[in-house]
Amino acid sequence: TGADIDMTIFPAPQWHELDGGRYIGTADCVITAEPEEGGWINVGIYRVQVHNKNTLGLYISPGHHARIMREKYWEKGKNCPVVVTFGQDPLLFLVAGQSLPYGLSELDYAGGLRGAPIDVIRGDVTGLPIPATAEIAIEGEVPPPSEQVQTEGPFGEWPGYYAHGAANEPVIRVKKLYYRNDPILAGAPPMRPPFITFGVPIGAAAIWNYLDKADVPDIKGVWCYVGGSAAAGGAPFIIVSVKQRYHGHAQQAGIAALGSRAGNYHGRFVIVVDEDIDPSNLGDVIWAVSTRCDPKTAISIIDGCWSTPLDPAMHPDQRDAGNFVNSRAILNATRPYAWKDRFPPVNALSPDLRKKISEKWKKELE
Ligand SMILES: Cc1cc2nc3c(=O)[nH]c(=O)nc-3n(C[C@H](O)[C@H](O)[C@H](O)COP(=O)(O)O)c2cc1C
Ligand SMILES: [Mn+2]
Repeated sequence: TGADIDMTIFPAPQWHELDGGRYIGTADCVITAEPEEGGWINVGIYRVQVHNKNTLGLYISPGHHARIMREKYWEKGKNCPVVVTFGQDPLLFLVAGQSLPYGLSELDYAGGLRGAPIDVIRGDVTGLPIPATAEIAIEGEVPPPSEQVQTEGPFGEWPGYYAHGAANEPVIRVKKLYYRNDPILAGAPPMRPPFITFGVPIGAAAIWNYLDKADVPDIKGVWCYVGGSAAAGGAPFIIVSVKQRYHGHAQQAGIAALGSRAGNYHGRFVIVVDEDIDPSNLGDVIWAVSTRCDPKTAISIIDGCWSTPLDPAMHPDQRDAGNFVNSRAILNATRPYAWKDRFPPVNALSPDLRKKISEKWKKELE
């Protein structure tokens, strides 16, 4: 505590060539309490830069839960209490990166997955829970920007660019530092796509969940490229496969995917395909777009959507003005429902014939 706190003793890396500093927090858990709704606890991964011994930078994209929470504290004239762990149980890391609903604690969700509660200790400065598996943890507070900001970034981000640049961002004033003897500092720096952080499609799964909740029937698959399959943050290229049952069904699926939290943040394209297209097979998807999507009639543009300073295609003047919105395209690459029965047949072997042939010529084909 006090003058003994020194965040610079840890070997926080400069992860990318053009990063504006050293980032201790890339595989971290940022823990905050909702100030109005019974104090439920949010856990999110948000990047943390080391500014000096007891000051850290904290970048949270608009709409992410801890950003909504800290603004509520500031509206009440309070600093936002925060705990950050650097290196902890991998399950917590996986869950903290997921797009769960506002009001659902990631700690509870992680406990549900594990089948046992997550062990925590209570921080005596903030009263917040600190996961007991943490290698390094801090308690601190985030004052409102009117009181203190510091230049944060640039930082190489998941879309593959340093789009945010160097900009004033809120800071964490560190009040208490905890660490193990010889702690392990975990890192998960974002890298240029197609690199993915988790290797499991949690973003796509979250969108599929939302489609079910929105009562869109007969979804056959969801996949995301550039971000969404790995980190839940950002889904600029979403594929939804649907077995069409009625007029407008495919468009409904596209709109609902776009309207979901996991599918809306930093989106750009939603591509809806028929059930014969495997959304995780990019070759199939491109074939469907090339042969079933008429640009003039089957692309819908929607403007003014939820984006972020991390969006590389946002004009710099717009970013500087703090107008973090972008546009979207829904590409309906399904056979038009009204004349789907007159749509030409596909010239590939039907599964039935393929089976018959491989059985008949089994010996020769082996
Ligand atoms: C490795 C990794 C790093 C991330 N870094 C940030 C970040 O610096 N800022 C941010 O706003 N979101 C970041 N995210 C995305 C959020 O963690 C993700 O959207 C999460 O759902 C946010 O928590 P929330 O849903 O409680 O808002 C990162 C995700 C991963 C997997
Ligand atoms: Mn959350």
